[in-house]
Amino acid sequence: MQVISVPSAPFAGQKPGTSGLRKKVTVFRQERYLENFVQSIFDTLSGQQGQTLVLGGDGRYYNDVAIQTILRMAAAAGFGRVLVGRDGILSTPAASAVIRKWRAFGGIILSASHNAGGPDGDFGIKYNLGNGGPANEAFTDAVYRRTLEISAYNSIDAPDIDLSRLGELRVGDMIVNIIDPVADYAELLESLFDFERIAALLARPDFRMRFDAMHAVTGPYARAILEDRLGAPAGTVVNGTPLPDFGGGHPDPNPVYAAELVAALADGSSGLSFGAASDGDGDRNMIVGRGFVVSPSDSLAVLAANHALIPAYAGGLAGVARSMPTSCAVDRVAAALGIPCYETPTGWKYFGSLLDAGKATLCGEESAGTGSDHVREKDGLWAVLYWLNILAVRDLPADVIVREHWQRFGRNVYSRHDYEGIDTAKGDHLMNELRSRLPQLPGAEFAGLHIVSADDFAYTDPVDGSRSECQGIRILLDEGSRVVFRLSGTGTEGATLRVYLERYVADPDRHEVPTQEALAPLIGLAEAVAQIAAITGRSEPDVIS
Ligand code: VG1
Ligand code: CO
Repeated sequence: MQVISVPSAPFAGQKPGTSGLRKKVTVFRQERYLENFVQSIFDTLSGQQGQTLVLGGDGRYYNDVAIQTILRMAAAAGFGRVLVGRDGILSTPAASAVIRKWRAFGGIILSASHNAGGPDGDFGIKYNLGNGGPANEAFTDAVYRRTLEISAYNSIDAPDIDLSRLGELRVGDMIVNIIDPVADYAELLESLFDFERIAALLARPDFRMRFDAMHAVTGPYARAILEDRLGAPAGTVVNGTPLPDFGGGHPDPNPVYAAELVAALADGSSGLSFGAASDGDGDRNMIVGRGFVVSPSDSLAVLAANHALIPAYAGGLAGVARSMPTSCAVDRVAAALGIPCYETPTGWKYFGSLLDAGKATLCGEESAGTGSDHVREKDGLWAVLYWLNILAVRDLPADVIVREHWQRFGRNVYSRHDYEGIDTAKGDHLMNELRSRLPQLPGAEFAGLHIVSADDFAYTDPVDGSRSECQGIRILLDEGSRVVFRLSGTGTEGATLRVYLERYVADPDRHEVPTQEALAPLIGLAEAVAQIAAITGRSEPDVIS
């Protein structure tokens, strides 16, 4: 096998964001663009000779082309074996499960997650370490530095291989195993939950669920697990065939992009009692009861509070962790359980060290991501099965379970407002202005709200001591209310401003007040403090979740 060195030169901007490098397909299609980034990953590794790499993606446009290129480059980099999902498919949590089960050296996941796909959509690439989790910041920073000085990439001269059939092939001297993308993952999930009980629930005539795969990667996983293994009626999984452009939609399971599912659950004549959806790469989840969307932050708290009902977690939770902007609902559960609750920056990569060290068992983010120590990624179908397991044991509808949770712990009323595609300079200006005003904010009053403290969130990892600065501006108010501002690190066009709003309501008589109404004073405060309309020219958010 002869390694060919192809001269190249750096591209600007190959800086991984919240979750890998995400760019327009048109950017990735530039000659040498993908190759440069992959070579920079390989150059940052050491010791991969003869080792196993896991490779797969969410099936979006350009997945097939990128996989063949990466296979040739992995052979040139000296990997001994690559495990690749059939047709190049692996959901993000499944890739994590495969890396862990087969003790691989690491994995490359091709996905831009919830971002739209197709020739004019987005593409993404991310490296996961041998623990199955996203590489930490130290690694992604090193990859970025490497992209700025790269002068050549290595490949071999080998034809594309057929990824449509299971089996063993070779690319150069490297073995390629084409694996069933679902099997290892399904087996893992089956070991965590009470499948018999869930099957009995799904067989009940008065219980009907719908899982919306949003034309993205979870279709085959959901069919195999919900319909084949658990016996849910055929048709339970809708939009279940992964399409390269996700049917033209936005595979983001929130009330805006999964509006059809929410509407079906709100329509009594649909006969549905439970709904769920996942995103492009299968790591997010949305849980919907009858006429009731479960807020992801509440979902994390409910999962933690009900852990004793789940076989895998009945022995107790070591701790829980949430990203900083996620509501503090789970903190109250942790306090009641007498276990630690960690607050990390946004992005799953920060949970890895806590999970590896056995400090946290459950983790979650307000952006519809929850997961546990079974893998090192958030996991959409895992969350759905966890909910089904709770419903099966408690024999109550999802909305009642959440309402009872509020009765016991109080309600952390929560919402996120996204201003998408704003001018990058304006986004930066808004954040800089806010940052410069931080010292004046504590003690200030806005329409009856009192600011207790304000800072730019920084995090020191309690396991490895690494420090991450500038992770979002938080304004803390009386009685557990908060407003948080961040710029998204996953978008590919302009900047997206995220404003996170939270208010704690203890009084059960006020739990049913509509969310946006309950948060109105905080929305006013956010506008007054950050001058969103004046700086961005936007008077309304694009997405409210
Ligand atoms: C968003 C979410 C964050 C999540 C990240 C990756 O990041 O807010 O919670 O971890 O997406 O999720 P940002 O930087 O745009 O706010 V996924 O499902 O896109 O891999
Ligand atoms: Co995702």
